[in-house]
Amino acid sequence: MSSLTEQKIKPSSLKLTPTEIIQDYRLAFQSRQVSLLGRKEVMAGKAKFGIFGDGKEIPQLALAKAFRQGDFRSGYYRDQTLIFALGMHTMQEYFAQLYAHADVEADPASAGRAMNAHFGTRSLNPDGSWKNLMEMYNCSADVSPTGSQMPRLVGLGYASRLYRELKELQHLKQFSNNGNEIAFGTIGNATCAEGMLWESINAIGVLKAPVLLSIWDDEYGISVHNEQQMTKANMSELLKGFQRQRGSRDGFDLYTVKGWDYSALVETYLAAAEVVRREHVPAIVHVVEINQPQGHSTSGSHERYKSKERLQWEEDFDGIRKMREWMIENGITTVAELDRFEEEEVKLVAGIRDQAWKAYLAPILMERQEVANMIDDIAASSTHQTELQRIKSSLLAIPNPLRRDLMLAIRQALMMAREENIPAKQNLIAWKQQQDTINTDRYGSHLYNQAADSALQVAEIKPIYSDKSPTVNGFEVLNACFDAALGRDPRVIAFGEDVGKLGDVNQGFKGLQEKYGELRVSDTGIRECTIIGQAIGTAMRGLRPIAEIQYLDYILYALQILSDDLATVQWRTRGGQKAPVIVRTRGHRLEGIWHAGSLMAGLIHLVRGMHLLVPRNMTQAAGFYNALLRAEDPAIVVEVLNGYRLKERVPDNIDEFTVPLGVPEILRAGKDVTIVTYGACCRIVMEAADLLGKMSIAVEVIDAQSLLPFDLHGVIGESLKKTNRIVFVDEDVPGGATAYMLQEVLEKQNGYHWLDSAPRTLPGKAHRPVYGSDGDYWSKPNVETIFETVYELMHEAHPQRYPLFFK
Ligand SMILES: Cc1ncc(C[n+]2csc(CCOP(=O)(O)OP(=O)(O)O)c2C)c(N)n1
Repeated sequence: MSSLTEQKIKPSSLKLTPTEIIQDYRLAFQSRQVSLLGRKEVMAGKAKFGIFGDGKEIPQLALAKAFRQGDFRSGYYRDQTLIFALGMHTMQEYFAQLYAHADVEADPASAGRAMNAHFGTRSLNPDGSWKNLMEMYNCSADVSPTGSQMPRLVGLGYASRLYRELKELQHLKQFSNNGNEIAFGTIGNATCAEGMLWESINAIGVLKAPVLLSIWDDEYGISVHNEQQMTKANMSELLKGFQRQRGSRDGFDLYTVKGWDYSALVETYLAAAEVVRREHVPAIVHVVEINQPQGHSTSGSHERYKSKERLQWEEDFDGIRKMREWMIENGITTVAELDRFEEEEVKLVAGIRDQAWKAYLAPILMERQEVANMIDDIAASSTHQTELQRIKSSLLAIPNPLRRDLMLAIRQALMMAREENIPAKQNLIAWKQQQDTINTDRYGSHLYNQAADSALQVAEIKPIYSDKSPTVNGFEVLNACFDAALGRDPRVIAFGEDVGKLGDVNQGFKGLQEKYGELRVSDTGIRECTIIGQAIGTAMRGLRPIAEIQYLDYILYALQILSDDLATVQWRTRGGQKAPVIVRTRGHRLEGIWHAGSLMAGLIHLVRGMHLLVPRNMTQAAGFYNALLRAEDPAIVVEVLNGYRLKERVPDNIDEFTVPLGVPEILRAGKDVTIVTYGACCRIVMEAADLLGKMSIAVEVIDAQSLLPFDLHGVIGESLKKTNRIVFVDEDVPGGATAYMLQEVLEKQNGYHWLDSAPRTLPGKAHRPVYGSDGDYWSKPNVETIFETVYELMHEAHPQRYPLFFK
């Protein structure tokens, strides 16, 4: 082991008994068998795709020795040996996921939803409440995009700092013991070329988050060598600037160690973790000289891109082979004993594989038999007996049937007997419908929080106003709301660019850092992606982050993590994990390409699994924040950028009133046309409605205010029944969020029944919003264009009554 750090590791701190070492070896060997057999399962057509942890066994055994209960992992698909060593998943569960066994008992990580080697422990009880995370080895749920485990790692580590340094969190014993928990990250060498890695490392260093990151360096990223991945082809070299100086707490401890050197690995991990845990100084262990014996995945073979010499080296320096040699050389065991163990392990893993396969297939075989019997029943009374028997036989002949094969046979049978009046058909139809319901839940449940603490269960508490309710600037309403939230719940933390000292660029948090301290209300670097990661990780450890993205336009930097990670946490774990993050941002109605954008449709479609709220003023925003803070769901709240200095009254119950999600508000009643809008557009639509009123056109203005969920009780459909005409207005591009709202109302609420005129959308232009007031005028809907659109609609219906005067 060579350490790049000032930190010295005692040379022979390895105090393991021969029995422990042999146990480690046996586990490594078993894990290798899992990889070998797993690959064969894919080649035999029993699984779709496989990616395995062969070659990474030895360093992971060492890492496991440093992992304690309460610690967290945020890693990637190569980590099976670590997972087995800690008992996070069994080998049977690993195979179950390989087969896509869609049962949470069989595959607790993803219930058959994720591809293989996507690990995740269950932080939640079946009712959605937190387990005691201090009694578990914790693994945040993996995602496939390489590097996306990194932003979350920032927050998982940072939470320990908060738990150690904030006295008001000391009572939360199920999440922390004085912040002594480490967040262990793992990443492949090639993924170190991703920007997220660097942003995350920097953030971890700045935050002094107790993170221990391992880089598994097998020199390749699929076929591409380190030479093409990174400058100097060497991560240890690149990381030197992050290394801390002797006596300083700034920076990382860095270690480089060979992936086949068991004793050096164990020493390194134990020593490194000790410092991280005690001092909250992060560390990076760069594990070099590791191999990838079966190549990248089942999708290809590495012989195509690795040289003969490299392949030979991979054989000679295989970690398991080297450990075996080392054990024999050091008299820890004998060749004969190892041979015997290996023979046992081969049998053991094959048995586990068989068990997993049987458990996966058994219910499907039972269902197949049920279907076959029902087809038999129909055939008995059908004139198409032969054809029906053939459908049944084909179904029974499939060696490893899927549920979709059953559905196909049912459809074929029903089609064959479609003209016959056979009572037995009803059984098959009922069975099919029942299975469709089961499978919709099997694959689709938990997109949103299904527990009692869902935001949709929060009761509405109306704002109360009295003579004493002060009229203030909009930002002061938010300020009062956040003050109450921070005072009420010590788990609430807020951070983002300029959120700390300044209290955010629009002063929503003004004075709150002084009041609650630098850890409760804090500044971050300009790093949108890891601001969200910081929030995900802290939320996964029981805290309630309000993470600020300074402007809506810049949420694009964080969108991938919002979409791939945060929005899918509940769904991809089938309710096993949650991250109740509130993302606060502001936008619309400033001017200029990157300050007035409206990415609403992009967001709506990419963050399904989160709530997306677009309050028209700061009081509505405060009501949403209050509702969200009483629930455990992730959400984005887009505040109106030019509303902070508009006057609003502070409700007397600012600390507790709530605005319910998914409930539009009728801002103005009318009988002629319904206009649906949200956010900043509400004000201009109301102005246009005033103008239209002067022309005797009574507009009903509806503020949708919640895009996800959207109008849960059909308020807009009811309005349409009355007006029979509808216009959707917003600042997004044509076909954007207006088209989404149109589909919700016309298709889902059957609004088309009530239309007397063609429905209209009035969005912004396809191009980006232009800077300057004139440019803005021709970029976005305004009072005049709204007026003309509605007037034209009325003109089409009643040309005499509403003659055109502007065209
Ligand atoms: C964002 C993203 N880009 C590309 C891929 C496809 N992909 C999967 S693994 C991989 C190589 C990763 O190499 P490395 O980080 O060295 O890890 P290894 O698989 O070698 O352990 C690639 C390109 C992906 N999953 N995600």
